[in-house]
Order: sequence, then structure tokens, then C-alpha cells
Amino acid sequence: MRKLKLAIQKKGRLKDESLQLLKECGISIANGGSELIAQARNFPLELLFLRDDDIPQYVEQQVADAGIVGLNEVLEQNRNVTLCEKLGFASCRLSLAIRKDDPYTGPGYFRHRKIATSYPNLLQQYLDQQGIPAIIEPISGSVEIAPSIGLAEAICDLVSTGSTLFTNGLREVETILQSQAVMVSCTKLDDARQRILDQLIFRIRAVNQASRNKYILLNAPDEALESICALLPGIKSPTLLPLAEPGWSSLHSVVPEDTFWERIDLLRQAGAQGILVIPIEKMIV
Ligand code: PRT
Ligand code: ZN
Repeated sequence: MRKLKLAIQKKGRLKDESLQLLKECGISIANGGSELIAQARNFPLELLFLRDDDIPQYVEQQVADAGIVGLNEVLEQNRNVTLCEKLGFASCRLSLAIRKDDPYTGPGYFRHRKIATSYPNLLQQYLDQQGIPAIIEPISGSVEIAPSIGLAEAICDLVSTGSTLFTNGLREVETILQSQAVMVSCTKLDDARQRILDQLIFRIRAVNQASRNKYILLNAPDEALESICALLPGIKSPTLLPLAEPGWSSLHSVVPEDTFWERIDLLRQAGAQGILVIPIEKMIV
């Protein structure tokens, strides 16, 4: 039987969450990534464990059919691969940072200054868009120390919490890319492998939709139902069931995680009681 060869990071920030995502998709892996290659037990998938920098190239060259890698790496390398799906983890941003006490008035600050980075192509694109000539110093690691050792006046690096910049006396002044882990695939997959990839992405969407939403149950007096329903549109519309007590109903719906607390306050003001909120495991819309 045909299998989809999926490259994931061998060691590093993306590995555990890539394996966790596959697990939540119901895919069980025979070994936890100690070897170079592992097989899925219950899905036509073979995993290749690689350095993240190599994944876009291996997918382009069809050594792997698909891969999970940071969008930052895909765009920096500009390989001929298809971007299939944003995966919602390993979120970070590629930002420009300067010494914290330096006054900053805008991107013009970087004119003719030296900027150290591991992302010279993305940085060059940004500088070209801004029409700012600057000197790019490409380095492969420890970018954050470049200003303190006198290698550059500014840096362009990935930031997530901002604590690395802070500890090195730097401050973030411009974001040039929002990144996260993505699924990429080879541009010429055969039909059988494309079908497996589509099935995998279908499952990933169900898992990610579920994690962005909560299932909500509440009781409400019938006269408050109209305003409460307007606050909880759900997937199609909320489910309403009469309670044993006359004049009251139970309402079930789905609420997005990011606006959850604001809505709870509005629901209580509208008369909702006995609110239960439950995680959703999979969500197929
Ligand atoms: O060995 P291999 O080449 O496979 O791994 P790697 O060391 O090149 O990559 P790794 O594991 O560090 O990162 C893999 C991917 O994780 C990156 O390509 C990004 O897509 C994503 N990611 C998410 C990050 C971060 N967040 C991140 N914070 N990658 C790196 N960082 C670094 C950043 O470079 C800086 O040094 O963390 C520091 C900043 O973090 P904060 O939290 O202090 O802001
Ligand atoms: Zn790497």
C-alpha cells in the first residue's frame, strides 16, 4: 500500500507538538522518533525525522511528500513547495530589534546600518519594500548577542515571549513576519498520496477547530432566549430543549475560545444561569 512520507523535526521546538498533533488525529507512531524513520500503525504514513532547515528542500526534491516546518523557514528558503495548512502551534514573529536605549523614529533608523540575522532573504525583502538601504550580516546562531559584541547595530530574529531580547538589552521595533508551524507538500504528488494528505489535513482541521472552540450549555428563562441565541450563533444555530420547569429552556451551542470570557459576561447579564463549558475533542463543520 502507498504511504505518505511526512518529514518532521528530529529535535527542537517543533518536534513534540508535531507528534502530539498526529496523536490527536488518531495516528499512532511505532517509535517515538529515536530513529530516522518511523511508521504509523493505523494510517498510511511514514515519518522522516530531519533538521527543520532541511525540510523545505527535501519536500521540494520529493525525498519527503510533505513536511511540518516553520513558515519562516519556508519563506526564507523560497522553495517550490505547496503551503497546505497553518497548524496553529510554534507561533512566533520575525522582528527587528535595536539597543533598548537607542531612540527609534521608524524604519528609516536602519538606513546604512548593519543588521545581523539568520533570515537574510526575508530581511532584504522587507528593506526593499521600505526602500531602505542597509547592510545585512548573515549569521547562523546567537543573533541576539551581535550588538553587544559589536558585530551589528541591530538584529532581525524570531521572537516569541520577548525575554531573549530583554535579557540582551534589546527592544523589538518592527515585525516583518508572523510565523507558525505549517504543513507543506511536494507540488507534484500522485493521486494516492494526495488523497492521504487530504485525509490527514481533514483530521488536522477537525482537531484545530475543536481546540479553538468550547461547547457551552446553559439554562435560560424563555423570554431571554432571543437575546441569548443572538450571542451564541453556534455552528448553524443553537440547540434548544425545554426544561421540566415551565418557562425555562436549556440551550447548547459552540463558542470561540478567543471571545469566550466577554460572551460569558454578556450571557449572564442577559439572564443565563447554570452555565457549563466543556472542551471539544474534534469538530467537523
Ligand atoms: O536542529 P534544527 O535545525 O532542527 O532546529 P533549530 O534550532 O533550527 O530550530 P528550533 O527548534 O529552535 O526552532 C524551530 C522553529 O520553531 C523555528 O523555525 C520557528 O518556526 C519556531 N519557533 C517558535 C521559534 C521560536 N518560537 C523561538 N522563540 N524558533 C526559535 N526561537 C528562538 C529565537 O531564535 C530566539 O533565540 O527563541 C529565542 C526567542 O524566544 P523568546 O521567547 O525569548 O522571545
Ligand atoms: Zn534549524
